[in-house]
Amino acid sequence: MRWMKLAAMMAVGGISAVAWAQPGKGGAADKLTVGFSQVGAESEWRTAETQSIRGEAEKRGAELKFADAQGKQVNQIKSVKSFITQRVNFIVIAPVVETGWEPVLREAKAAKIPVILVDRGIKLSEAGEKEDLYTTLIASDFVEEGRMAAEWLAKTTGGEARIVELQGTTGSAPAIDRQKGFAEGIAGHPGMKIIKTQSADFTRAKGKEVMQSFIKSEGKNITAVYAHNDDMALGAIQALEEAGIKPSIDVRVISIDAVKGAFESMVAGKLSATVECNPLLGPIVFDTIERLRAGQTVPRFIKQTDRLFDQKDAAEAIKTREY
Ligand code: GYE
Repeated sequence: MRWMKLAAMMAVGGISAVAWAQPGKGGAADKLTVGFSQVGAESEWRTAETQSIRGEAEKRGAELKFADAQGKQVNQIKSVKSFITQRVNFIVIAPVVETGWEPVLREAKAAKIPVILVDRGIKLSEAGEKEDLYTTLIASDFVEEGRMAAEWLAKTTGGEARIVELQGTTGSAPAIDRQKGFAEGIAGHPGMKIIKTQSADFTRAKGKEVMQSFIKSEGKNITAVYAHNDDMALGAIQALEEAGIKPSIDVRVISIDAVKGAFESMVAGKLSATVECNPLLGPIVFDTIERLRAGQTVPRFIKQTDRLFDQKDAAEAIKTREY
């Protein structure tokens, strides 16, 4: 009987349900333990995400083992291995880069510990895809975000812009996809050109530094900045102001994330627009875990929907922003 129930759960819930159905290896009555490998603390967005996941774990009485990878995949792999050794019930990873995950994910699978990816996706080989190496990805569609930014810029500039692009961390899903989506969005506008593009690693300090070098080489030729996150845009705004260039007036500045700092900057008339990317993923991560514990299946991609805010929305929207 017990065996039949187990088999049914396997059929319905796949690997995730199996882990929970195993006798002696945790169960609904046991305290839930989750290992979370976080990228680092490079941006306002990431700090908000960390707080959301930590807060939700506390609220639900779950034990969260938190590991800050300081932007390095090697550190993430180490902490995932340690979560496996500690036999946590679930592993949550915000993967710093897209590739290089298969060996450690195979280890998690062999240990029957379900892996949930949050906020960034990964690339698997064809074989890896078939192996079902993770249960679900909870994230935004970054290509769509890039496209929204491009469309807004095309509309407000009449399709004429000489753009410098500040990319996120090289090899990360949001950097790759936000570049791709933006390029797609401007493709139909021959007057919109990216004249410089470089990584500034999603940080304010590097955003400023790279922008200074763009200003040095391109000067007044630049009419727009597209940054893959708000922090880099805010750094770029500092560089523009120090060079006597008025952000949003002389040069349009658009970015992604929609953090509090971006709204303050829009209200001050500096940042032109930002595309929202919700970092408050704690509740949905733990809802997903509960569904898996109950033996339910979850979609492979749990997509978060985003919208764009510009200066005319900012004063009103800032009142209710949660991050
Ligand atoms: O946009 C950026 C952060 O992975 C979606 O990472 C996340 C991105 C976010 O550092 O600010």
